[in-house]
Amino acid sequence: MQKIQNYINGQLVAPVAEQYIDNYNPATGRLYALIPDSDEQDVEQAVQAARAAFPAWAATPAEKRGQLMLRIADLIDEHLERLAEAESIDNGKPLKLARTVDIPRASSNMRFYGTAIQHFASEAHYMEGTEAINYTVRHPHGVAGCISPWNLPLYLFTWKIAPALAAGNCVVAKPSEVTPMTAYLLSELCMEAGLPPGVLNIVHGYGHKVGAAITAHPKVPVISFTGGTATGRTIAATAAPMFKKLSLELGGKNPNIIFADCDFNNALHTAIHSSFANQGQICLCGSRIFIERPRYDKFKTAFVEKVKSLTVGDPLEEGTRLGAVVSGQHMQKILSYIELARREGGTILTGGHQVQVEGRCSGGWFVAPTVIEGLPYNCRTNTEEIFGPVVTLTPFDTEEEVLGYANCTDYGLAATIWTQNLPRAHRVAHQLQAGIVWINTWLLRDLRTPFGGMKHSGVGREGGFEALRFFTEAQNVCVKL
Ligand code: TXE
Repeated sequence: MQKIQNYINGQLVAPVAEQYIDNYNPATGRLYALIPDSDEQDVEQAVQAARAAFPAWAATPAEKRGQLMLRIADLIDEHLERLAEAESIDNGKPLKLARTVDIPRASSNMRFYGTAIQHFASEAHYMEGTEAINYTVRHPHGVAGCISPWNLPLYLFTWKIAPALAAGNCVVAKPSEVTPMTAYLLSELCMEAGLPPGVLNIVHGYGHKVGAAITAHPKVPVISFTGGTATGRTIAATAAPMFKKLSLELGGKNPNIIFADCDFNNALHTAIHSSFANQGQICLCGSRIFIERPRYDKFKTAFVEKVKSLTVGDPLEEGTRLGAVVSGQHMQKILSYIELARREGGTILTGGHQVQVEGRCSGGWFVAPTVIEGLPYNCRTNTEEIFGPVVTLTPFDTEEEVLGYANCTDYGLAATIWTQNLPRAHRVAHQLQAGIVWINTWLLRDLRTPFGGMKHSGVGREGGFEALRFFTEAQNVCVKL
């Protein structure tokens, strides 16, 4: 039984209390590893290590910090297959997805910020007539707390620690206790790369213990969190009275709006991906599909036919399109929402049940890709986040009507629009309450762009220089010439 360890002060160490949490393989439903059940004692050790390392790391030239991050990116690339397999086993996602998306993006995150920091400049303001000049200095905060979810484990873990480290902070990070494995493997790569002790510390364990201890620690002035909206609310309640700087990337219930004049085959093919990639466990997935009425029946028929052909099965097999959902508890949550949809008057067009996979995965947690129609646009199924392979179809007749449907939820993360009428696309995009809008595509990502949601989908933006501004404190210095 593999027993992973915390990464504190440059070493792999057991939790102080010597307690461990069971870690399950979602595809088999079987226990396969133990992870530290750390507590505030481990967090205290990590914060002390980070504080001790901070002065030297902050004083390290940005180019040198970047070089170390590029070395870690190279090591991630070298260990692609091992990391992808670990990710697939830990999360349940298809190995092919981990190999082509999750792990390469983790490497890109480290590489992007390892170079971006060398181009990150600040402004100066010359005051005509008063012979004075102002310049802005951007200081790293010190110790940054980074807390990440289970759906894209290494991808989102590195998306947080990379800008924090590049900006000169030291980090105390907590990956999800549901999917800790690749963060643990990254610890080993950081040691191999020669990252100085204490610059990055990874403390494994429960959110309500380790996550809460990081959030509440008085020497951690900045918190970057990705996860559920409810947890984001809890973190904000702790951090706000301590005047901590907060970045919250939370849930989504994203509209996918398909106008009758769309490129039908492209919209259809992409909708399969945006509905069911990663078993629908991507907060950017388009779980509410709105189709302009003249195309509704044609889209419904073609979409359901394609969904029925998706292979749900062993994540390690090449042909698998949907693997296991991340836990038994999450599977029950998804199935409960399908029951709710039935009670709210929905018609299940395909799916709607757990999938029993034969062989080694007979004990795994699999849900059939599910398509539901006939629900009110504002019912609970259509306004609450399910975060699984479940989408609804709803027809619409006018632009105003579909904007009302799309904007009716508390969330405001992402949206997709399919139309050949680009003036309409831009007009609709600007009226959508979403931080990210894709037109005639989905999940096309430029890491320089601001990333995040509005309303209950989050606070602040990650990405590009936004993240480097978040992980630094601006100081204006005015000097009389
Ligand atoms: O979240 P949880 P999950 C959202 C996605 C879904 C959720 C899935 O839409 O709703 O995240 O991730 C730790 N104090 N996004 O279920 O439970 C917990 O241990 C401090 C949106 O894991 O909130 C884990 O490490 N920490 C996003 C992390 O928080 C606590 C992209 C997330 O756990 C804690 C991806 C506490 N009290 C997923 N309780 C986006 N918008 O980009 C738990 N944690």
